[in-house]
Amino acid sequence: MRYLREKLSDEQFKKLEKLKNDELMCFLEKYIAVCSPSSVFVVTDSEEDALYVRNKAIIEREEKLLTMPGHTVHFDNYYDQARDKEHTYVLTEDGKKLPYIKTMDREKGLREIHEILLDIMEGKEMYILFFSLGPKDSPFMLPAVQITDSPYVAHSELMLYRRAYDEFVKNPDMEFLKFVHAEGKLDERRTSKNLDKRRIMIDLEDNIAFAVNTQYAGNTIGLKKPAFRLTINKALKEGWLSEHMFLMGVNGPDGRVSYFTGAFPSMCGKTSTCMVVGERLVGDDLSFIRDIDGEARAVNVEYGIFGIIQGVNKKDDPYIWEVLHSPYEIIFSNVLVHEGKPYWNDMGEEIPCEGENHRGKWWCGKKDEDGNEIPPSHKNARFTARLKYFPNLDAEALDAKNGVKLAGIIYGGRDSDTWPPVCEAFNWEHGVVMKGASIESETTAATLGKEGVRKYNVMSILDFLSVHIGDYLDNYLKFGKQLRSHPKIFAVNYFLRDKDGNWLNSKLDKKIWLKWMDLRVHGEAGTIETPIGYLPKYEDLARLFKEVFNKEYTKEDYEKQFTIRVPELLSKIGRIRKIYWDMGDVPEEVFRELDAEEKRLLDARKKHGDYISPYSFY
Ligand code: SPV
Ligand code: MN
Repeated sequence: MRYLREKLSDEQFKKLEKLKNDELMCFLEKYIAVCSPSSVFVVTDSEEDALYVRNKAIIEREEKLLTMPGHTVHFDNYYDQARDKEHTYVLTEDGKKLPYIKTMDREKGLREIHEILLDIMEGKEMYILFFSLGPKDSPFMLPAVQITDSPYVAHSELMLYRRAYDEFVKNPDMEFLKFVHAEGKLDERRTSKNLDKRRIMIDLEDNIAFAVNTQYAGNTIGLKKPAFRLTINKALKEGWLSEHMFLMGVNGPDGRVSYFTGAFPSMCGKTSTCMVVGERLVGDDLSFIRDIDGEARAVNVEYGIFGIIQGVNKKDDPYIWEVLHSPYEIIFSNVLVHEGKPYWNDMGEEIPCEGENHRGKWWCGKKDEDGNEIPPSHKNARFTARLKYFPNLDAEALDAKNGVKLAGIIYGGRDSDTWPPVCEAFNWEHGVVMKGASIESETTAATLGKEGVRKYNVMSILDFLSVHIGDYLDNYLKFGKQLRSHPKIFAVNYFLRDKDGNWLNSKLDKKIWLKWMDLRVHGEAGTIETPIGYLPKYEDLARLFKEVFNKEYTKEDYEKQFTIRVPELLSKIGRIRKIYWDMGDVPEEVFRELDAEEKRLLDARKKHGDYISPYSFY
């Protein structure tokens, strides 16, 4: 405490003095000594402190004011526009390898990161912030402390998470997660410039994550993806689930609500599903799921949205559109700014041919040094906003201390030719293995490399799996076994096409699949039993299309959409089996489910051929 009293102003020290947590004081003392900031600001839960941070982001030019009150814009370096997977390491003993993600020997990693951190905050202010992942004072709460030298990062977190300085005052002994971020030297545009020394390191042993020489929120907002890697590990040890999932409520008949979580790889409909018009938003990215008295109950880990802005338009995204056009506190990042107004790609409005964007001064046709034309906004441009601004928010569910009872879990991917639009798994094991653990998603023009290549992405969590996939699946399977009542598991596919490449569904159809799931949960819709699970009956879907959209749904559409495509399904089983076979150390249920589904498909093919009409199962 003597060291901290010396380093902090009286006013700031007084805020720390109230927190009688030894571990916390050691942590702060250590990183103040290592990073050598010129001043330290302790952010309590007060509005005054939040305002101080927001003003600092403007004064330091990490954000600029836009015309609409409350709106600001932040730019990241042109080469710092997304999560840096190449330089993100999970630290393991002796550098033990994990499937699909990078690891580094713990001692080596800690040495490297501390060398980079040494004196990195010289001449800068350090912000110390306190939050809770999940609702405060609840079985889900995970307290966290963030250190950062970026007022933009601090400001973002104050919008995205539940402030919890008060919890630290009340509970001096509580455990917490720790995050250290340093943006490093900035260039004249106030973006991180030492990108060659950009590192994100995750230390599971001490529950601490580091991010240096980067500003992009997916790297730097400790409570988001760095924390996710820590909580996946914690959940595995403690027997619960920390998932890359939205959380939403679907309105059923007579005012009932069924809650669903959903996992989709990026650009596959995750946000658009939880934002379906007329339903209830709880969260768009991260959920904790716990067994409470034999029920699977879920919360949104976060309190705000860091959402993709490209393609957001008035017609398809009315809720987001409304929020982005209201005088709320919102940070736009990496959009185009012209005369104080933000613009983004595919917004459905005319975009000016000049302005400032993630590359600096911009004009139509401008190219970067590699000769690539720079679009008005970056494809990963985003907005940061509090959930409470959204008119479709289910505020009670967001704050429910015991979470909401999960009626179902939805898995989806971008798949042009294999899965039907919606399918219900036979049971928990079948769903975990054949739906969640079998997610594949086709690459799009938006990613580098060839289009249409299928990428395996277990539970859409692959980028973050800080534990072995086998152990992760084992925990998932066990979690379900211990429950008194299971959430149902569903798979959806919004991207199915016919042989000529035409889409088989409209963007709006996802609402029907959600309504069908609600009926299924309550035993109010029938099914047909197929080799891959339960499919909807034509009669139920036709009724829903009529009720919800006043639309005729034809038998021909149903037949095309729900045909069982045996050759494609068998190939998929072959690919997934090989992935798990090569990986090793996966639960035997994985192979049991794959083998059983393969057998069901082969038997069905003998009877009905390669492409089986859903009517064959009536
Ligand atoms: C994702 O990519 O899954 C996101 C955005 O939610 S980021 O914060 O970059 O992870
Ligand atoms: Mn995400």
